[in-house]
Amino acid sequence: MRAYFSKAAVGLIGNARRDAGGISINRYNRLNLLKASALCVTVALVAHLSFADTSPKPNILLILADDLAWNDAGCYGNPEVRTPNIDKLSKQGLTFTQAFTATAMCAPTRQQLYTGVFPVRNGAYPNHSKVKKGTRSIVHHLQALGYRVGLKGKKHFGPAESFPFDKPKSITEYMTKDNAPFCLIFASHHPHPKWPQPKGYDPNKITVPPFLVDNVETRQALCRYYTAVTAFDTEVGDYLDRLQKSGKADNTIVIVTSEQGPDFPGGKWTCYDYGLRTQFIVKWPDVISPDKETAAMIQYVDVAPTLIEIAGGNPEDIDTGLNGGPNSGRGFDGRSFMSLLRGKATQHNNVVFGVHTTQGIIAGKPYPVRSIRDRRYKYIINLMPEAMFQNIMTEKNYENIWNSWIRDAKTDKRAARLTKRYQHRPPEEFYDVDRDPFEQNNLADQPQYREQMNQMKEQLEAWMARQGDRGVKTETGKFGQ
Ligand SMILES: [Ca+2]
Repeated sequence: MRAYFSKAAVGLIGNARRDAGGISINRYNRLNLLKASALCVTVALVAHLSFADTSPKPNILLILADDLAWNDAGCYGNPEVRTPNIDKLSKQGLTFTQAFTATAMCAPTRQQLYTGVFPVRNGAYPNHSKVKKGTRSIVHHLQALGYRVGLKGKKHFGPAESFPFDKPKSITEYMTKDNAPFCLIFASHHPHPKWPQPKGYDPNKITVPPFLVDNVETRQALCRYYTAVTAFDTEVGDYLDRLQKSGKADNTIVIVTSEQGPDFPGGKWTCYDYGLRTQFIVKWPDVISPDKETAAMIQYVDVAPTLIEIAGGNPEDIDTGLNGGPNSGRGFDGRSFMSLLRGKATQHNNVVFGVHTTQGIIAGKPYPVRSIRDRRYKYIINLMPEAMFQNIMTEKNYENIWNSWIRDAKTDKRAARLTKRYQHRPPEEFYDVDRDPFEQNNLADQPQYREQMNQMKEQLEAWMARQGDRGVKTETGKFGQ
């Protein structure tokens, strides 16, 4: 195993970085307070003289990849994939090493991000599904706080009335057309397949991650995937360049996040970290000092309440349009992590959750998976383990990978193990994600972990009950109604 995998996995990225909750940020903020005091006098004078825009509300630029692994960027520990713009942003802001989506598929991931509500409760848990009628999103909530809210790129949500984004033709015009603050989301199509022909990556020189079968087809696919990752990084650079030229950069929060993991077995379509864990970098001039890192655990459902607080609203006042929220209300499932951004906290969630179904992907039997993870351990429950796991990777030999693994499994023990464990899983899986970040060594049969597993199982089942998730019954019933 190459050093970078273990280095990235335990969150030791950027060794020189100071912890976000440390003294340095406080000192930085004190300096900024002094600077801000002086600035207030200046701004007041300018406003009096020229009626300049003194709106304190920051703009928000959120850039979303599509099917990008949490660790596939230079700043997240992969030295082979070229991501200079993401790496540069990481040097300018706060890099989260423990950020997660609850579902490793496009539509459920986006809709939990935009609604702040977990997939089963909002109705969009299978892929290609829509939220329940009447669901309200950040578009409604931020508009009510005076924001223009636009989206460029991939949608993958519905119904339309739940996500009434502006559809900007010109990015620069959208950023500058009036003084109302903007929240602009750019949802890229990269690095979702089909992957392009490799450019600048050599199949003979790249390192194959330890949880993939190392063969010619995997190496070629990795090079195509990396080429698409670099294409996404170029888009990030382009958007940051446009923001700079708009003159709004100093009052704009930039968030770059990777959505969910790629199609390689064990990534997308699973509850393993390679699918659920996500890159999350925030740059906020004058609030977040450069080159910070946090290991606090955040989830995608925490993002919407955070944006509400950034925009000057109170997340607890929000009506998501959905019953079954915390305390039987209609609020968000997530909580604002503003205190992390301001350097006033170092912790957020004790656990994060995962939910997966093969409904909406293939016609065969569903394959329901649920998971819970804390900083050290991951507990996974496979609700129909007797079924064989299938998805478009195994059924259609997506990106020319799966058939090559099956071919190699006939003569290669490791390939045989990797293909078997992907399609045939035990009822329970338990991993020490600190020591085993790519979840290769299932500890569920070891008695010393039984008590910890039982505790996590209880928490997971309580979460499912709060979500209205009845497990197999939910999987085999109608959804999104
Ligand atoms: Ca996706």
